[in-house]
Amino acid sequence: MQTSSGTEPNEPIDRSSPIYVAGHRGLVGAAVVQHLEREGFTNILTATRDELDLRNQSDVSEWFNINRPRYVLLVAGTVGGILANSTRPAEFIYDNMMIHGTVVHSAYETGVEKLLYLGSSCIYPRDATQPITEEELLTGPLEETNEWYAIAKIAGIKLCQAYRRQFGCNFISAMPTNLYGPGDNFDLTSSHVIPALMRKFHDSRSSADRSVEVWGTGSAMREFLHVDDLASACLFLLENYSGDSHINVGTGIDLSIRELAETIQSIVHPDAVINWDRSKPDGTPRKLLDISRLRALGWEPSVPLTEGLSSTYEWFLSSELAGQELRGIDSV
Ligand code: GFB
Repeated sequence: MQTSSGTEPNEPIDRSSPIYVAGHRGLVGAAVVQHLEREGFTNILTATRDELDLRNQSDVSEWFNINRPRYVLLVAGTVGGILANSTRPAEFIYDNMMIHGTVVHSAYETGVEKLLYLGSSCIYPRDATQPITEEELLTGPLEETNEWYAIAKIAGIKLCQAYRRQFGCNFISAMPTNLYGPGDNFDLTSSHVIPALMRKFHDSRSSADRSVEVWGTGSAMREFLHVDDLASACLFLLENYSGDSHINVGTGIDLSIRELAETIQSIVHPDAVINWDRSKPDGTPRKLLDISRLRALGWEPSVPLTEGLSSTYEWFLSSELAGQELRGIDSV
């Protein structure tokens, strides 16, 4: 049984410690690995999906027993935008519940010193008071387009708290707002709104028809965090926070989907014409996170949205994705 409380707040992690990034090929995991490398970590452990099925407890237990990570960043999961969430509920709830369960349990069994679990802002009730504080969790019904994913993510928070309470594990949780950045999934059936709109405006540049279909009414409000900022917040929390409550990670600023679409239009194809497809759902009306707790700990986001959108589009252009039919990559 693990009894240590692990790294205490403000204690830097030894850069040669074995640190496992679960989900290193996803948007978040790739950014986390890059950030750890920039910060001087020399023993970063990873495993591809072919090497390790994170949904299989015996495989995960064996991997932990062999590799013995001291720290774990649990940023793996099956993720996707509003359409994928509502059309593939079984995958979203099963994959995520299994992945969280196996990794948390193996981390406990092998005496991992500290684990950071990554949730999502969709854990909060659809009609939560804005901006949303951590206390809003489980105070009302969830948004129906993503309740399967949200339930799995809430279970992940509770797993960490349960292992902390029963076994003294130093497992913490971070709840990021909507994310974007280089390495995102640009497949239109499973992507989130930013890569979807970049892809659509980009494709309209080479099409005779300048119209771009944007889903919903445009009135939904969203907050967006660059994935490099999230990677920085994950390491910051690992080194500076050891509490029971999950911590929100965001920018504290949101905008409407209409404003977002117009901003992406101005970056990618100003002559395009936006057509609103009101048959598609808006999803939750607003989910702006209150980030006072994280700010009080001493962390601030650093990438302004327009700058992050421009650099993400540059990444898209420089990657091989811009000229290709995309495959459905939607797991982190
Ligand atoms: O990014 P998104 O799919 O996720 O959609 P959610 C955000 C908003 O953008 C919604 C609108 O109001 C969409 O209707 N939208 C407009 C589009 N055009 C498009 C488009 O072409 N593609 C997409 N995807 N959206 C997700 C949850 O909700 O947020 C997940 O489903 C997760 O569980 C994630 O929590 C962070 O913000 O609505």
